[in-house]
Amino acid sequence: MNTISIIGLGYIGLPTATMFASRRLRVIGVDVSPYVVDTINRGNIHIVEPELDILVQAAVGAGYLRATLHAEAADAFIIAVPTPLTGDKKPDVSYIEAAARSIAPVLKLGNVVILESTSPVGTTERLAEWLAEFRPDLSFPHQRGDASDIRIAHCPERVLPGRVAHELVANDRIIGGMTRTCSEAAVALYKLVVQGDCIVTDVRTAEMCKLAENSFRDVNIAYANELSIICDQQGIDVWEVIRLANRHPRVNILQPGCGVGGHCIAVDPWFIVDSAPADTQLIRAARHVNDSKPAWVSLKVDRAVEELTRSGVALEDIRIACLGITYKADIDDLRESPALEIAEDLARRYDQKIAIVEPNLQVLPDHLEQTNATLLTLDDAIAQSNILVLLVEHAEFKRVRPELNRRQKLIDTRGIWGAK
Ligand code: SAJ
Repeated sequence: MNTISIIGLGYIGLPTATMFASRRLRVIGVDVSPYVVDTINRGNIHIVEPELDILVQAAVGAGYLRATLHAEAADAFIIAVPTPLTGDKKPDVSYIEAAARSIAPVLKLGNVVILESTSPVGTTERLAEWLAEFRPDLSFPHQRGDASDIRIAHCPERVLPGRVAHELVANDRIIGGMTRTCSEAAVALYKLVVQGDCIVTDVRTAEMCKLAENSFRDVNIAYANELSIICDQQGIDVWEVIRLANRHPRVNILQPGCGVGGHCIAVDPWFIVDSAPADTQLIRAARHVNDSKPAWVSLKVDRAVEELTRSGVALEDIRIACLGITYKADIDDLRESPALEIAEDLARRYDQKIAIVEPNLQVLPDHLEQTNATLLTLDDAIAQSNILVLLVEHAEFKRVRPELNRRQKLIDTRGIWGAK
């Protein structure tokens, strides 16, 4: 295996490309964005992920990693493109089809093609069919089984944003080949870099496994979020309840928050729902619980505003600070962020009153920039606001424990400052 091509140089593809390049394999990264290609070829990165900048700089500098707009011949292709949801919550696999179209002309006998993108069950087989359609001169696993010219497997990515460099190497990998030979080729590829176990299964099991992992987390976070609403109504500190309950040897309740964000956990459960609409009551309910948490937080802010005005504070003097707007702690990623959803809703409804504190961003994102919300430091926000809404448990917030005055209200959705 000399040359590996990674299709899609985003949050998964770029670290994956870098990981292979850092083992001195020749890596060709392919992306549709000229900006992304130029940035990487200059040794820079277009996303924020700890350690990635240094690794990309080294890999590009040493000549092992190169980015390009168009696919080139390679020994192995790893597809790491987005699989978003359509407006009616159905999986959109069109980027995978586009990736198949782009690599088809350069495919050659003996190539292995891996689908890493989180995909609805059956997508890898569709990938094989698309490739067979574009390259009728080659044979594929669904046509010739173990004797096929091209090997195809699904190896879902499982790395946690913020810990990608470590998890790419350390995590176990699920390898779902379309045939035994496909699995063996995929294991041989990943064994070049992965220190975790490479566990072989069939292709549809591998697809479902990834969806099951993220749905498991979504359902468990929904439980924590539902519990937090119940405890709030009953005047009980939910974080104390969870701490105590988790002392039971078989209980491990996750942490409530302002909702579930990111491009994975808030998305992938819908792939299962779409495939089994009548039999996914729990998974669907969990999605609704987590999706409705931002509106509940906004309502808490409305109540705090009412209480302040009832106690004599003039509405025009009320200032609200949103602490954290990224989708989770200590990253700059805003995708599907429930904290951002809350901040935007408040900025729309409480014009001129909203301050944002976000240690991971230099400027406000477009939608907030267009409102009258302002970006403040934590100290200024604490000094100037009568309502503090702690949305994301960033390290910068955990390090302090501000003394609030009697007239300041705290809505702590993460249990950092509010917990006893
Ligand atoms: N969250 C909570 N409470 C918790 C844990 C998380 O409210 O106790 C929230 C976070 O604040 C965030 C969201 O859930 O808004 C998702 O964050 P996360 O850290 O749980 O997961 P992701 O989306 O960053 O990454 C997940 C991971 N999947 C699992 O842990 C099962 C990762 O391993 C996957 O590779 C990734 O999805 C993916 O790409 O699919």
